[in-house]
Amino acid sequence: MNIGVVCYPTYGGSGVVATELGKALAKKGHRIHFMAYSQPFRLNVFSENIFYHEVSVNDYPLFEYQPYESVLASKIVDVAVYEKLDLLHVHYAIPHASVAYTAQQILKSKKIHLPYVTTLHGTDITLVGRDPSFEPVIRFSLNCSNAITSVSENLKKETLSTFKIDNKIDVIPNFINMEEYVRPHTDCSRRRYAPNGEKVMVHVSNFRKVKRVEDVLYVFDKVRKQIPCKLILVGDGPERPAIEKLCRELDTCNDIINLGKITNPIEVLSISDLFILPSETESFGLSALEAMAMKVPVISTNSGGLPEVNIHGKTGFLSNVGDVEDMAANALKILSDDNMLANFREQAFAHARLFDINAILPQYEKLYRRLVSEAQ
Ligand code: GMT
Repeated sequence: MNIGVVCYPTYGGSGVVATELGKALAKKGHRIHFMAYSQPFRLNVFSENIFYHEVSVNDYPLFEYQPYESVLASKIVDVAVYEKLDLLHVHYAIPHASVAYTAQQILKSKKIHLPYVTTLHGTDITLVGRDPSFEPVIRFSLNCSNAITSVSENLKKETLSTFKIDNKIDVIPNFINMEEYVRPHTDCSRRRYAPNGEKVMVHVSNFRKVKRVEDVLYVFDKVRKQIPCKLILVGDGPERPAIEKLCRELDTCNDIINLGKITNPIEVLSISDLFILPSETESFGLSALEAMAMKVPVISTNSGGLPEVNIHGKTGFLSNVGDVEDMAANALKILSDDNMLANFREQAFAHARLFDINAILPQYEKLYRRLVSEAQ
């Protein structure tokens, strides 16, 4: 199949899912046409069956806001016509679902039918999508999507309760390619960060408010008062300055390593003992799944779709949002008992295998085949 993919290229789960799905489909012989305003950060365009079409919006003094949607719709039309797309898959509803609808209508006037799949990722529904100013457009373009998928059962429930959706929503969970999650671990890189045999906690996110990174610091502060421990922070975003200030106030800076943005967290996870994700809400928590695939158990909140990924008492522990006491107690339970840590590591790994790409990819392919055959 010739498949168009629209996604955000920036650091974030929806871009990762779009890219990894496209890469896996390309390996199976589908021709994948990515469209984004810059190259998705995990995409290698020098690969068979992968094509990248940049959506570049020219500036003009009249525009206070650049017309990204119009340029993207034109790009989709162009790629659909000249690359003969069979279908379009847009990741993140805002504004991609309505842009897909616009492109579909333009193509219809050229007697071309281009079905589109909208994948909901989370904040497009739970945060941004809740803004009433988006409501009519989101509802309309979701109802017009030829298929909607959601990355967790919880997000499907949230979508149905937030918008009046008559369309069916298929849950296709996020995934990872387990083959890539091999431990490149050498004691030397672990020693660099934890020279005296300290335990290593890790947090990976885009440092937005919803991630509650300050709770990571509060939990870490409690843990390191009981056992020798280091914290590695991966990522960057709007909360970073506040986090740096808090780390100074708590006097924890010497035990915290801020790595900033990295393309792939596998190496860091390979030297970590415990992953912490205290988010206000999380439709799925792909970063937690990536940790589990590297045998790193997870301390997280029980919010959104996290309980579908992190199984309480098995792959890690769940706590209420903001309950840093409970999160610290759970972290200490795992980190101070090597047998328990070893068991949780294996259980996390076993659970992550359920989300291997080989189990999930056929679900997308089945959906695509249905849409393409309906279009004929
Ligand atoms: O977490 C973010 O802010 C990024 C966001 C995105 O769209 O890139 O992540 C969302 O999509 C991921 C992939 O489906 C999910 O794993 C995340 O849980 C979800 N984030 C939230 O719901 C906050």
